[in-house]
Amino acid sequence: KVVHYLKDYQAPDFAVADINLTFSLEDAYATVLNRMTVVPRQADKPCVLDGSAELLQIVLNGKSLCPHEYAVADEKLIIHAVPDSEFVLEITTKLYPAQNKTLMGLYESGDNLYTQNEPEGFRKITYYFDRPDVMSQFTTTIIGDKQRYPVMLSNGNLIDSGELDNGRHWVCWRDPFAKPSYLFALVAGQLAVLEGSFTTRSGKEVALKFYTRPEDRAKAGFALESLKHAMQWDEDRFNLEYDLNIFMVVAVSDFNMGAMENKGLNIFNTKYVLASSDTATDADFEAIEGVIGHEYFHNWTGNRVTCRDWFQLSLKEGLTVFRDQEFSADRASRAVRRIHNVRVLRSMQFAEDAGPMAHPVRPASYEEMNNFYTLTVYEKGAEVVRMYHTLLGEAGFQKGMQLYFQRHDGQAVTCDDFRAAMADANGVNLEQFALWYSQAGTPQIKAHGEYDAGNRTFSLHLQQYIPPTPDMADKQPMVIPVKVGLLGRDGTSVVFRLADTDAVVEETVLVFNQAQQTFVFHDVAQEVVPSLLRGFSAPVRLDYPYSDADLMLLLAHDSDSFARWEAAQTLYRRAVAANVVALEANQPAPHHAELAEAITAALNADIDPAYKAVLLQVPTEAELWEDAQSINPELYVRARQALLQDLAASMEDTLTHWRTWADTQEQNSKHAAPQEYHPDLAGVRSLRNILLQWGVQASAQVLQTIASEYTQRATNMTHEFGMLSAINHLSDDKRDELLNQFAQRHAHDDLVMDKYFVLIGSSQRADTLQQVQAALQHPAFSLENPNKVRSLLGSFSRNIQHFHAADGSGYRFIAEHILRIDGFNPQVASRLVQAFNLYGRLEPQRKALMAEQLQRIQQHEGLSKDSREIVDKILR
Ligand code: DPP
Ligand code: ZN
Repeated sequence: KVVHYLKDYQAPDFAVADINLTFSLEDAYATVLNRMTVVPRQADKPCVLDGSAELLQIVLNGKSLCPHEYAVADEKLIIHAVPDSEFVLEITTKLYPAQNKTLMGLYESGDNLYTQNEPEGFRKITYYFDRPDVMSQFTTTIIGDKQRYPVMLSNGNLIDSGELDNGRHWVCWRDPFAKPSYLFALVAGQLAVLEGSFTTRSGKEVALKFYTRPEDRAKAGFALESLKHAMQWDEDRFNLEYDLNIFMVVAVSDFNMGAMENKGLNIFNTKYVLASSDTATDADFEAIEGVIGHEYFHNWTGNRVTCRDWFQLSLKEGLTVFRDQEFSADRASRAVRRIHNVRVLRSMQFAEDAGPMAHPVRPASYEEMNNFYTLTVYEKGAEVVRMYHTLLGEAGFQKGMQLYFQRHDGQAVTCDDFRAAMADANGVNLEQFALWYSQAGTPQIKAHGEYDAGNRTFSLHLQQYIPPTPDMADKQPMVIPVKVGLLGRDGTSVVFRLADTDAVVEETVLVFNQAQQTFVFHDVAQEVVPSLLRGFSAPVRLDYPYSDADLMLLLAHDSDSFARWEAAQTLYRRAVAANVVALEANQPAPHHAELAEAITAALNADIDPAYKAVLLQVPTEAELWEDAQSINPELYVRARQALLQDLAASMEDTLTHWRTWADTQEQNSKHAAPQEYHPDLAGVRSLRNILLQWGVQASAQVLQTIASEYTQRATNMTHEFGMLSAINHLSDDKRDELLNQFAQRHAHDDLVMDKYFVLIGSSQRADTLQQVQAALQHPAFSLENPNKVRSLLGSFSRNIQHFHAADGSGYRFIAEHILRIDGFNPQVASRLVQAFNLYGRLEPQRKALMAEQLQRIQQHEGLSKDSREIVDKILR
């Protein structure tokens, strides 16, 4: 096993002045001629190239190399002796895209060809310095049959094309911007195109082209509009303009990731391009806008300035996630978007940080890079970027960005370079801030405070602790921005003055950077309840000894929408914890009358419907067990369920009232097409759908209502999927009937069938495993399609109750399918292995059952290094 370490980084021995690729597409294979001008940076170094494709020929400065002049082993080609100065290397390889089920390198989907090269797919195409710090100008010629490959695309601008004999044609694309190999892309096949254009601020007209299967073309319209918004936003907010005359997006249904930012030629999972309101939910539309933005924003943060090595992945991903989050927030519903992002971070990234895969935002080592496209690198990475923004403000942050581009445009750089640009542009010291890149684990803050009526001061005492992770035991205190406000007992905001200033303010960002610190607020006129970590100003857990009454006060009055929501979350967490204690002792779960009242009051307050919807989200199981040990997952499902039932029963009238209100809002909407996606209507529908979920808990009558309204409402996918989600856990035959009807009606629509598989995989019904097994045989299901695997098996692996079934059947089932998938698509398989991350923290019986399955995976002959890295880390 080979472990790669950040500390071993060495600059490349060779540069590539230019690279010319010629792809000849034949019926059953393709040949690639790679002609590159190589420039040694030091004398007497052997030339070591990455590659694993079938090698046909190597020509150095016009002379074919003999076998003794080179060696091929372990995905490397070593040419023993090369000239000391610039030389031309021509390498020919042969590829079999139809047989390539890894979906990395060049592969076939449908009858078309696509590439995916990040991080290390280019070596499956040719032999090259397949590392991000080797940047070169690419010219790509593609030759293929006109009937079979009428469309042939690559990066940059189309500079030439022509006809050949035998019904063949050719095209030549040239990308004027130097780039690393991971940003290379090629697409060939029969594709329809939807076109638009965007005029940049300097007056350049950019052709926008969306390529899809012909029958999907009409569904790319929303993505095209989203792209225009993204281009405009990046000019307005970041002062960044697009740099080529053409921007292409290609949609493909077989894709390992969400999308890929290849220069000028983004390749997208169909899931993040295609949408119409009868096949996509409002959440799907929002995800499309976000991902289109994300990949577009990479053009500057990722492509113009890229990563020196893969340890620095968060340099581009954390920053670009931050940018796409801000784009979405500026488009609509900032408060609700923020809460949504925090919820994902806390239920998934915190879990990663508390498990066997814990790693810093900049990992120190990896075996398989594909395993490090993680929530930590992306989502926590985005929080780290957000903290610069919180500490420096918008203007200071933008100054930092400007300096970053001034210094590094066209370069491959590190997270330290980014941090230095932020520090230097603002004249601040960010040395200690570096710990956010090197220390894994979620910092925990213990806080308490007291009011001194005599001195009119409120003192806030903070203590930080960063838990040990498998890679590091002892940690240093970190810089944690804590945004704070104070509320009086009547719910009004109470102003204060900090020491050393005269300014009287109602909010401040404390820079908490020692193990323990006390902050004193002066001139505080009355006893207060602190509102802490406003806006979720740092990715930490914060514990303050609030009374339930304090939390209810914050829930009713806090002007910060995150802190207000968080008060409800804490109340829910406490209530579920009380239920866990009762259920463990075989007692009935207690009644939570005061909480029901507080939530009812919050629902009845004058707030945005989308915000009401998120107030009704009870924390996920993973948030509830946090970093507990000896976990019985099923207990948390039952305790959470009991709370929902109890609250819903007390609140039945309120739930019905607001559901009726939501219906009226939609019916009387001022929008011309209320069926279509619009942020306002999305908010109303999201409220209605969560009310349905609560309503089903309160009364069986809701199922009848859904059944009778189903057909009429099912013209809009948000409603249709919302109704099915609400009844998905019921054992009533009506549920099966509606699900079957759904599957039949949408049998021809790949992306809607993914939703059907999600419903099957995530149901709490007793017969879920049998239904999942049956769904594997469904004609629309395929183990070779990552979206299908994620929908059915991925959702089952997150189905707490059934994956963690006490008899071990869930573990066995997932292990068996991991092994089936690992043989042809290691990347998708190793994601599923992470379903077992809870291993070390389970109660003994489940732990033993899980151990059997983990060992079975570990001992499997020919297991991929992707899956091996994960399973070894879980079992270590
Ligand atoms: N395509 C992935 C993303 O955009 C990896 N770069 O995040
Ligand atoms: Zn990205």
